[in-house]
Amino acid sequence: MDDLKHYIKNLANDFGFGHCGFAAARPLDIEFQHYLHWLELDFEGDMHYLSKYLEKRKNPLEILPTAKTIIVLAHSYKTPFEYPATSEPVGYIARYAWGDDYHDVLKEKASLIMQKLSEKVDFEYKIYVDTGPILERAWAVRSGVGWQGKNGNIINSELGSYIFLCVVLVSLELEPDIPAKDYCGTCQRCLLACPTGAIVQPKVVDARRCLAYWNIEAKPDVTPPQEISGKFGSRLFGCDICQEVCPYNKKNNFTQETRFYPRNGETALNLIEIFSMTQQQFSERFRRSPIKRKKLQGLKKNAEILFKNV
Ligand code: B12
Ligand code: SF4
Ligand code: SF4
Repeated sequence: MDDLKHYIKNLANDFGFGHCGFAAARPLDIEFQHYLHWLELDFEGDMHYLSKYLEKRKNPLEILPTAKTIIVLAHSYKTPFEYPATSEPVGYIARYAWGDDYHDVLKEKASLIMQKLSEKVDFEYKIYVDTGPILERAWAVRSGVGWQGKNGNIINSELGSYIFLCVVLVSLELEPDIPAKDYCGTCQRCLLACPTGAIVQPKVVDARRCLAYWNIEAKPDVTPPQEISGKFGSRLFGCDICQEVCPYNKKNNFTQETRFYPRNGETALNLIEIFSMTQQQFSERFRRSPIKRKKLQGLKKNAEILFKNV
């Protein structure tokens, strides 16, 4: 069993996953109670899909009845780039969206790992990269990948919090790792830095106040309340403020995965160029990028909000 675990960890490392953790495939308990409470408070806003398939979110065996272990893979998307110092009107893209869509990149890597493993042992599996009813952060904590920071993000002590998560349910019995210890201590930087007060208590984000909810998820015909839109600052797509201030993101440990590097070195977009962007230009520029789902109309709406605030 240890040999197999070692083999999987090595494979994960070869494919660029900086951490690979293991948890027993059992129903979540306290984490799920927290999740239900979060829904009761309507913190999910219009993301109604989050209140569906609750049994599956609680119990991975409802998804894969033969599951014995949950493997959690963490992949860094930290690159040596920063936002430009310019007097031009620009809007910042959150780091997770500088390059290719992580759903595709991680799913491809995890599938290759599972294929290799299948050559060694016979088993069933199911891969998720934000693609189903899985509480990915809860599993990341249980599997020892990282603790949930006060800003809600999973922090790995080596990689920081600029990491994507991939969860794989497997029918293999593998020794669980020790859940991650919380190292936030008395720090409160993220709580103090969030411009909208979206972190309502440590580890709990009210999505309806989070800029990332408004500038990524909101439909183009839905206008954010003035108290939120007035706080967009330079954040055009996504928001990293609560991670930028986190001391665990200060190390210069960059990912080798160039697909997460900013396209054309651009970490921000010129607002005037967005206003005149054609559909063809948008489709070409954001093919296989997370920004594609915002659609041109949505990106223009975000740019208008930023421009008004300049
Ligand atoms: C919906 C969603 C969002 C929403 C809501 C965010 C949120 N904080 O819930 C919006 C659109 C705002 C969003 C934003 C972002 N997201 Co997002 N998102 C998701 C998604 C699809 C579901 C998250 C979810 O279930 N939220 C509901 C809350 C309740 O669950 P939770 O975050 O796990 O929270 C736990 C705690 O709140 C805790 N809890 C609740 N109440 C209480 C009370 C107490 C006392 C305690 C101790 C704990 C506690 O229990 C919950 C369950 O375990 C996941 C993918 C997935 N399937 O899991 C990606 C995911 C969380 N997102 C991700 C990313 C990268 C982001 C952004 C960084 C993108 C950006 N730069 O703009 C921001 C970060 C914002 C933030 N500070 O959290 C990554 C995070 C990786 C990481 N290192 O943690 C994920 C895991 C996707 C992935 N596969 O990599 N996201
Ligand atoms: S992503 Fe931005 S708005 Fe959302 S909690 Fe973090 S700092 Fe606040
Ligand atoms: S900024 Fe401080 S409190 Fe917030 S997640 Fe990082 S270490 Fe934890």
